[in-house]
Amino acid sequence: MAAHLKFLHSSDWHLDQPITGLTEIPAHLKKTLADAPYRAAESIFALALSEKVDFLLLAGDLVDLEKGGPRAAAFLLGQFERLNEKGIMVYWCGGSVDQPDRWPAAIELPANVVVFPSTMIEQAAHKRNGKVIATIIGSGYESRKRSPVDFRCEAETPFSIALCHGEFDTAAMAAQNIRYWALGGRHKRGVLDKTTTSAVYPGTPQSRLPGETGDHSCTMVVVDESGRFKVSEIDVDSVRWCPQKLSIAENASLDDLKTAIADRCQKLRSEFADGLTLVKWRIEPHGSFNPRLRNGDWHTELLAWARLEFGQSQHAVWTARIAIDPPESLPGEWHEEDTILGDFLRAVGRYQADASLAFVLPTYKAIDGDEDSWYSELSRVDAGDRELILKRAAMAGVEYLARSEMAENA
Ligand SMILES: [Mn+2]
Repeated sequence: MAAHLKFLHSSDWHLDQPITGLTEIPAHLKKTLADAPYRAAESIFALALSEKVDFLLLAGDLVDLEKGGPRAAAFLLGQFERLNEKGIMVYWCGGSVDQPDRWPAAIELPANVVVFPSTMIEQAAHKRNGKVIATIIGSGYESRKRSPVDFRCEAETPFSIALCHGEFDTAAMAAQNIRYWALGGRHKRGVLDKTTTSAVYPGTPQSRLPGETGDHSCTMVVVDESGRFKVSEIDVDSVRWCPQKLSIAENASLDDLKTAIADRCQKLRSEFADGLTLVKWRIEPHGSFNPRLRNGDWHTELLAWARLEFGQSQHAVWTARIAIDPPESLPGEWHEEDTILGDFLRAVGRYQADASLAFVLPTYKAIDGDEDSWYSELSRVDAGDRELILKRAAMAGVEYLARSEMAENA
């Protein structure tokens, strides 16, 4: 499709926030993890130049300048200037951490950067050769939820874009004569497609938490002469959290475990060859309980081996954690025993057999606030989580109360 108009859209860079969620950070990955948000942002500026886009839309939360300091301000200025030299405009609306009035008054932004205020909604006409080819109606984040109706524009406006940060009533977006809603404020990518409008949260271009899994991207929009447009995502992340599950027999050997991890690491490396993959392994055993699989020495050896074997380069698969799920079931005779372990397992069994038995958490005075809501919230678990929690509770009991059996069987 011949491009009449082409732009990039991104948000939630949070340059001041490095990647977290690792209990130990190896020296050779420190810089990679700390610089990842900057590298993703730099890739977006590089894309804007190589793709020769008309403009870049930034929908807020680029950086908390107080935390990002001079490095963040100098980085943004330098990158904006690169686009300025090529005549590429930047339209920026503030999010909750990068409100326009937080930008230091003494540092002037280059002429290609248009910043939208948070207090009102403003309109910018984007021109090429003196002719308006797009209209950007923008506003920074405001704690009072804005209505999509506030961004309404005339039907004959050239390709109309709303640029804003926060949560909106998406159902009302379709009727506002806006062709593209460039949104920010969500870290997970999300697209709302209606026939005549698209509302896009590009998500953060670089995940920073174990829960932000998979690839992260920025959004490219290409509009043709007739006004039809195509939205695509372009990966720009250099570090990725990819949690992995492995199904293993309870009677697996240490070598079986290594083989399963090695196969998966090779697959992960080929899927993200020029980046760093961070993995929390969850091993799901099947078959009759075998305590050998939960041997502490095995665990230590496996973790050290996985890190040494696959985690040593910048484009590595780094194992953050290996966790082994509780067994499908414990030996039946343990439930019959006239021991503390037997009593404990029978108590867990009653909760497994009767879903109406609620988890009653004791009053824990260390927590301030409305205790009732805390406890009722914490006590409410869905059926799948409930079963896993009870299996873990049973396993915790076994670890404390069945040391001799564990040792004998090992
Ligand atoms: Mn954010």
